[in-house]
Amino acid sequence: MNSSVNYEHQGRIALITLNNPPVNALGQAQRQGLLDALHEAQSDAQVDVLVLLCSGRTFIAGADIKEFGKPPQAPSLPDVVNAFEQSAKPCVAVIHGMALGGGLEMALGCHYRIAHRDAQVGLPEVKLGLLPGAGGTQRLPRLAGIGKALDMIVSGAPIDALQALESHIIDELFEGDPRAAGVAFAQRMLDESLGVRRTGDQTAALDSVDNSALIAAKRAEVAKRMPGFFSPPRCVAAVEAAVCLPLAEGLQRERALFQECLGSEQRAALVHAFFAERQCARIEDVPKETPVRAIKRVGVVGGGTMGVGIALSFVSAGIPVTLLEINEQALQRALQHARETCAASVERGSLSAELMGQRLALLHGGLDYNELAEADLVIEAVFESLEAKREVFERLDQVCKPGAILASNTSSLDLDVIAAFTARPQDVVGLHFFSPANVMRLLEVVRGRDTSLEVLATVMRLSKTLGKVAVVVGVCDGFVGNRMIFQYGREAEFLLEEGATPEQVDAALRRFGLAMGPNAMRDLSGLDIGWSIRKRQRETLPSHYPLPGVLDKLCEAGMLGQKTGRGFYRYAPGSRRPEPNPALMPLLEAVSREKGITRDDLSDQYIVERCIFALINEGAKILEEGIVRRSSDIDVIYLHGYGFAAWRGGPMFYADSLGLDKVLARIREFHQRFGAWWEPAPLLVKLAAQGGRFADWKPAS
Ligand code: T1G
Repeated sequence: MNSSVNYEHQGRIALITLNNPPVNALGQAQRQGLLDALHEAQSDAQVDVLVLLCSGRTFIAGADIKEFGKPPQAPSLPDVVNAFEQSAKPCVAVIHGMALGGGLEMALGCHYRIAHRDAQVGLPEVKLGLLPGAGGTQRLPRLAGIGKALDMIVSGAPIDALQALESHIIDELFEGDPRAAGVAFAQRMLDESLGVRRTGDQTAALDSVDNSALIAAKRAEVAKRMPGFFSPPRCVAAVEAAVCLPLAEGLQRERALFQECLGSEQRAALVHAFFAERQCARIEDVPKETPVRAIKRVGVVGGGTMGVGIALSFVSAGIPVTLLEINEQALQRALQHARETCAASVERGSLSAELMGQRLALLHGGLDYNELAEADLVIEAVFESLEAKREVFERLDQVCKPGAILASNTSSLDLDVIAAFTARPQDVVGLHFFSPANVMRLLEVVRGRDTSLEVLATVMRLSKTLGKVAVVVGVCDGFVGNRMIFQYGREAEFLLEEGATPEQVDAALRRFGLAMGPNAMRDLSGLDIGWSIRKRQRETLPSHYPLPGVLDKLCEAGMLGQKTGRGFYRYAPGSRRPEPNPALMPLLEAVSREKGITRDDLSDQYIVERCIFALINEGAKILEEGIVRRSSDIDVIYLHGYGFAAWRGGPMFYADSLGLDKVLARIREFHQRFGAWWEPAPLLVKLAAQGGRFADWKPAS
């Protein structure tokens, strides 16, 4: 049929095989090829049944995402799916690997479906700001019922083959070769005269009395849990059409809702986020064939919160860890923390007791550096001071075998200074995990001046094994995420002194799309964390912090956040639910008076601009300094490490979508009003003048 769709006979069976590596995505050529093969089979007198299967590692992973936003090209995927469903000859889809999005919709358009025991099926379109647009919202409920369909389509999460069998999405499981399984099932279709069985004609699963209750409940859940997210409510509306309308009209309703989502800014942002996450894995000057080192044994130095979280990340990936502490008491405390963390996951049902046992069996405690002699990688996670790091790295340099990678989890210190504590700077790299390290996916890989390509390639490959999203960053104070969040946090604090309340600032930024507001976040992490840094910076940057602000006043009053029951908010004993802190307003008013500020009513829009534009301005400086190689790398850091809504695409994508000229104009106003730290980034000025975008800017190589 064409280079990616093969059509062949086996007796009275036609085999239609799609071959479009790496994931058999359906672009125009694939859709045309499938349609041509279907038409061939209809007119082929030798053929009575059809088998649709894929070569390579997976069945169809969906429509070709690269086509979104471009002019549609016939045949559309809905037309191809409908044609398969209308086929006069019965067709079976053979699923292995994953059938996702348009891939599952193709299978639903077939009359039978069999799946490999290890396969998964899903409709993840919502994660791209879309909804299933090739009949999935109409056909899935006809097999699995409204409840299962709503859960799958609104969450976007795949289910395994057994669940799919139990939900009547597939008819049979197989093991071994998909082609052989497909031919065998097709032969049975011939032997047992299993004819056309159109999914669109099946309504039994829809005849459930509580459909309207299920729809109403899902609608309420979406409104509560996904405020501001454009496609989920439309997913619910599309599935609702399956209950209320005949198939043809339901498909039209789905198409209209799909088009609304396709045209939304959120779809553009989410597709950007999808590709940005894959793009950041590429380091331009590290060739794909760069050799990587085997990481079979890991050492972690320091059993505090970060050290234990890092150790759990590795044992969760099946890699044994030796966790080193300075004495038996500290070591037992660390191991106990590890056990409690796993036990909490078991309690929540996110980890089985058996898996917990397997993971903890890979975690060994140690007190002697010599126990790290055979480690392939050692990660230091001790107190954030150069002296403490020096002591560790000098010892590691003495005991670790040649070729061992020595990594620091430092969140802000100069990695080149740390590397110079050793005679092997080429083997030193920063692995900046985010707390809780066993949960947060983001990993900033700090590339030192001497870090070798092999070490970089190794830790990037390792990050995939750990399920982390790794972004390579250069050396500067705070690297990328923390350097930018410092500017954001400063503005959030000043807004409180200028008249806003913590509730207002947090609510405005949550509505914008942050998972948590800055004040609640500070209460969670502890207000004293930045206190020592602020004191240090007040000495070196008097223009930034001329007088102690509300943060310092709270620290001086012992109100450090959740850990003391009071901070920006008050917390009832044992509760994490923020309530107004009556001691706060008098303190805020006192600070405003001391600074000669007349408190004012501030709009939400103004609050968002002050905080988010501060991020963008610092991100532009970071980009121009070459600390990252692409603006999308900054977006990935904020999406996976700082709770920035993926449907916003990230701070730099958001700036591009607003227009850099508009962003610059507001930053210039802030600069006039607030002075030095609002100095517009030179790159922003340059791009705004050219009508450019951060996304198109490439640093000088
Ligand atoms: N379209 C185009 N390219 C895709 C793609 C897709 N659907 N899926 C993956 N790729 C590329 C990806 O960019 C990367 O490219 C390479 O394949 C390997 O991917 C009408 C509208 C399938 C679980 O959302 O979830 O159907 O970096 O690194 O980790 O209703 O890819 O090598 O150049 O992610 O093994 C719905 C998206 C589409 C699935 C495999 N489908 N893909 O993960 O490999 S919308 C999806 C994934 C749709 C219809 C609607 C994952 C994967 P490069 P990878 P992986």
